[in-house]
Amino acid sequence: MNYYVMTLFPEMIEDGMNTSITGRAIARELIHLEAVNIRDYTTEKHGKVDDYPYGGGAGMVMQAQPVYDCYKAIEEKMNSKPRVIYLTPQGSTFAQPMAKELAQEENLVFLCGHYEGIDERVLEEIVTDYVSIGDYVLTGGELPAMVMMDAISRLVPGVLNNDMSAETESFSGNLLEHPQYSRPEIWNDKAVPKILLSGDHKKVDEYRRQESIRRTYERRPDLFEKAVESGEITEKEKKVFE
Ligand code: 6GU
Repeated sequence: MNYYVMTLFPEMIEDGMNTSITGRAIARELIHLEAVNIRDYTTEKHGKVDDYPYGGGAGMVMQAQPVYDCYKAIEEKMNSKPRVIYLTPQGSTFAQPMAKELAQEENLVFLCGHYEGIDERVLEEIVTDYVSIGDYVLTGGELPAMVMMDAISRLVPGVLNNDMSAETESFSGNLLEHPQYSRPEIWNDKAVPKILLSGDHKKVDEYRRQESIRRTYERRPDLFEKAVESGEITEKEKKVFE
């Protein structure tokens, strides 16, 4: 997986991504990351990349020229046109199915805007996907790009230790993950559920499934309904909660 991030704050991307699991994946060359500074591509002699909006209004607009030339420099390294994801609160909302789809790509380009936005004409020319990470407004696209790269990276083969965990965890389906316990057996007068100490793997699996269903019902009733509709939860399992 090769990520190219077009940004005015490349160090923010590098510092964020070179940490923890994604950092290890980069060190092991399972993931390649280039944070490309859009400012390096401006032809303006003082390094300016923004200007006032035509028609007036608050704030500044990132100009088309440096964004386009930055994109062209990235595209030149590839055999085919990559998907170019523009991070914007006006995009479709990122969720696990989109992460799965994007994890199949060889190259992904992320375009991070700042100020009041980017000149529409260059967006029309290069962007293939408009993506938001949720209904709130952030100051720029860098954190959303990192959120997406984190979610996608853990689906790249070899990035997680345990190949089970990418599929099993919360959200691959509509059920939330069951609670987890570790040592000691009693902490703050609270005991670990007895069944987990029994060594009976069938009973443990049944218990965990029950707890997954309960947790989904209590915390995410919207997902619980989806899980019933998709058949992930049976009518019999649903009855327990009525
Ligand atoms: Cl992708 N960008 C910005 N600036 N704010 C956001 C967002 C993206 N997603 C949610 N809020």
